[in-house]
Amino acid sequence: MFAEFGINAGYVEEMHARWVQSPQSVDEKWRKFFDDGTQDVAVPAPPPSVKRANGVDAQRPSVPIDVRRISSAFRLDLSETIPPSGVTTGAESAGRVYALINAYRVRGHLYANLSPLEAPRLPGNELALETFGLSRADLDVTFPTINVRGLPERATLRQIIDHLQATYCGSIGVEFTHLEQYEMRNWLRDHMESTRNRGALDSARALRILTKLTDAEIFEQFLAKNFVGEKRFSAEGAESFIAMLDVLVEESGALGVDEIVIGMAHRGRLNVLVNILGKKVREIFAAFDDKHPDRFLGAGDVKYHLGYSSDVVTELGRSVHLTMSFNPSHLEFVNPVVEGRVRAKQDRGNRQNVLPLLIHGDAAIMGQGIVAETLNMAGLEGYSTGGTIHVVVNNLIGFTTIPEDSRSTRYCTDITRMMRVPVFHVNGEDPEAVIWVAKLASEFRQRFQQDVVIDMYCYRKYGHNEGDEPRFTQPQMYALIDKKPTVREMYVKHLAEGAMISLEQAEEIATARKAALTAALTEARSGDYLQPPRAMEGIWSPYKGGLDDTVPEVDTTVPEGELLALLDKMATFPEGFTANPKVAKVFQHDRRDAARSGKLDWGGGEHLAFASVLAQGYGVRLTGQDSQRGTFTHRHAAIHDVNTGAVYMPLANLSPSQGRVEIHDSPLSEAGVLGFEYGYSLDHPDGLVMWEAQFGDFTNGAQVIIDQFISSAEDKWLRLSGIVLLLPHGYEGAGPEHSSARLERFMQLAAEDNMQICNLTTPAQLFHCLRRQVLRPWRKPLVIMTPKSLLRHKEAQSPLSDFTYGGFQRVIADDLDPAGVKRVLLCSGKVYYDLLDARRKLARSDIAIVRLEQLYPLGGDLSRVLAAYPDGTPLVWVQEEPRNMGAWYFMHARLESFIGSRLPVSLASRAESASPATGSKASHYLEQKMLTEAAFG
Ligand SMILES: Cc1ncc(C[n+]2csc(CCOP(=O)(O)OP(=O)(O)O)c2C)c(N)n1
Ligand SMILES: [Mg+2]
Repeated sequence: MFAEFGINAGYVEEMHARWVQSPQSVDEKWRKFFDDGTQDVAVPAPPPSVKRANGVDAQRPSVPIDVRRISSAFRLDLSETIPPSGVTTGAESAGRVYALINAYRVRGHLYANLSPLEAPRLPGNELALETFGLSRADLDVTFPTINVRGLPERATLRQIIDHLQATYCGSIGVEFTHLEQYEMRNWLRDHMESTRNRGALDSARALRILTKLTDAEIFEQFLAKNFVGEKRFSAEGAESFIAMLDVLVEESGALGVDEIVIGMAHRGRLNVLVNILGKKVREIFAAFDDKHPDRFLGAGDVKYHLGYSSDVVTELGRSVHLTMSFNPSHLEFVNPVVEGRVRAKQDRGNRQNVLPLLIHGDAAIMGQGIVAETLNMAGLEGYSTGGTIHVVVNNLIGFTTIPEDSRSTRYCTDITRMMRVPVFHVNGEDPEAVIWVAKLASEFRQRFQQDVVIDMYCYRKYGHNEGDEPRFTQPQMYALIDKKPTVREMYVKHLAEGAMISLEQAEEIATARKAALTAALTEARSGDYLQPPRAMEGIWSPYKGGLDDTVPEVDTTVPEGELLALLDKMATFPEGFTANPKVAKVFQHDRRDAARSGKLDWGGGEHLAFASVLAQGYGVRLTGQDSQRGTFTHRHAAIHDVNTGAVYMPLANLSPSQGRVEIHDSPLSEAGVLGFEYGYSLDHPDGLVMWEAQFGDFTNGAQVIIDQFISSAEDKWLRLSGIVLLLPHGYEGAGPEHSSARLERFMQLAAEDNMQICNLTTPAQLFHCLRRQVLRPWRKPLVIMTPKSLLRHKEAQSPLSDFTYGGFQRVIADDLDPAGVKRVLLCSGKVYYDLLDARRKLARSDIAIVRLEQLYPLGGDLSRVLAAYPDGTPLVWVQEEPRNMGAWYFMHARLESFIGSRLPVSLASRAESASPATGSKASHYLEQKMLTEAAFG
């Protein structure tokens, strides 16, 4: 109830509660204060025992009280002159003044004038003189200004307060004292105080702001008039945002940024595309007209989700490449994708010169967990991008939901406090404050390589979209909004009053803009400008998407000598490096020696795939939870010296000309990390980019990235990706959440050859599959169900000859003579070894076991292998998963196209089940036995 009092609210409440019970129980000052709200009271910091959650404490009586009336009791009227108290300024008073100065820095934002829909916030008692043991009598006494910039060494308290009030409680409220590094705090403090938090403004700058506001406003009005009732997610009420982005581009460009990758949602997106990225308006108009129903059947995306890129030339003549990332409706999920893209670009060049710019909504930034996941990656070696600029278009509403129902915190940006980065809250109706903050943010990011947040308070002139009536749910808010002049109108008035520009000049700018839009509309309707997004340019030009059979397979073998040399190299650690003996054995015995004398295991095959790709100069990037060692201890990509803890990565020490390798343990995130790696793959087609799930079961935490990006980006946006998902999968008695990577989900998403789905059974298959992913110019996501127990299975090993001859086999046929076969078991993945074992025990030489290594795209190989079996031979699809999971429904629907009705098809699987697997090991073994029995009939 007394939120106005900030950290002291609990204390005020306590006093108030006592007063409610018995006015005599509080001292006279408080009594007077609650009686008439005029008496000065000094409120100390609350005692630690006063606990408050979420500003509400149910224990206390809730008596309505006019908070505004109370806070007016603390208002300091600086125009009022009071004779000095005559007290000389000793160290004690100076200390009190310093405490007040500090309070402005820490708490000033609470009293800044941020919201266009609220009366300015009055300074509460936290900044009241009395709180610091000062009084009005001290106002004209001079004090040392200590480290306040922009003031002489000594100034009167009145001057000091005036300066701090202007700096910290104007249209900008800044949270920065929580930053841990004092260089950053001091830099911000000095830049803000020396300018009173307002940049110098000449008429050229004012004109540029006005032009941007005009561009923003007129564009929306033009769309409203010409495409009545169409969704455009108007930026009206937030026009300053366009002026802000303009400055972010200009300033960042001036500070050396060559490229900015933008992630943003619906609100104002068309406006940004046109007025910041320079997309031709005629293309937007053509999309509104939508005159070619035959052109995007089953494909494409709505106009406010499409990406775009362009080169803009700044005032200083620098060219900055701007990229707007394609974005699904799912708010905030584009964030890690943008970060991954930026990281890939930075890895090709330099960390500082590519800037991620994420634009959020006030409801979305606080509601969506992916925001926290992405923020958390900012400082990690494997993921950092040298600082992201975050902008919140804070229109004080999310669809119909008000902030009070959206979040438990004061600010929608409070989630970013975890990062200890500056947060600028700024009133969007003060465009000059907005662009000043943008300038500070650009400089801060370039200088400190840290995230920075701008929270622009504004409003939403219409409903959520243009067909939506906001007055059903926010009648009072909209009564206020309806009365508001536009941001541009207000700014024109402001400039005219300051004689910066005449009303006629302002009108001319608007008229010219309208004329340009009218011409563009005519142009749009006289030609065909409804085109799919540009694709396959630049680094993507050598690659292909489309259908599988349009791109030939490639040779993925590697000569024996080269493989052995790689294994030798990886088994040789630096002088003086002491590896754990078991880890040394993996490299020296299980890989180097075993390749010569026997067979390689899964980890060996995988490392050879990575090493051989690197040796050819391609990059390899793999991240996932505990991926360096490997969750099941099969990889050991990073070796730790037992004495010093130093880390050595054999894959990074193959040769000077090798490709770049990064293998990182990821934070405990699925959506964030997969989104990041997907983004990385978008800007790094020439190498392996892989994400590994700890267990495949956790992959569904990243389902949005799979559904909205990985599986559908080519269809919607013509964007390809070669991302690899390594998903441990297999029924081994480990329970419902450690068995299934939900193969069925991927099978259901499979269409138009959008991705490759594999369930592999040998290390050599993995080797060829991964190498094919790089060497074949077909860029499609690759989902691999990877093994757990097979990592150590004696039979799941491959001789070196399997790496040097042959290649990836989509289907592995059985060696049995087909003529004697009475039943064909068709399966995929680990269950093959269970079936093999059962067949041996049963001594059956009339049952063939065929392995489907690639489940999608299903090619002609399956027809060829099955053609060998006589008509009428029963074909049993065997899967470990319950009937309603795994690949059965998919295979059942497709098998006929390969075998017609020649081979009668049936199923051996676990029974239909709501949960993927049993939690009992004993039940698991029984189920597995029943499964093999069913398979063999
Ligand atoms: C992940 C997700 N959940 C729900 C929605 C539906 N939705 C679209 S816009 C919106 C409100 C967004 O509010 P805010 O973030 O404040 O942005 P604004 O529209 O106000 O600019 C919602 C709930 C969505 N697009 N994405
Ligand atoms: Mg909003």
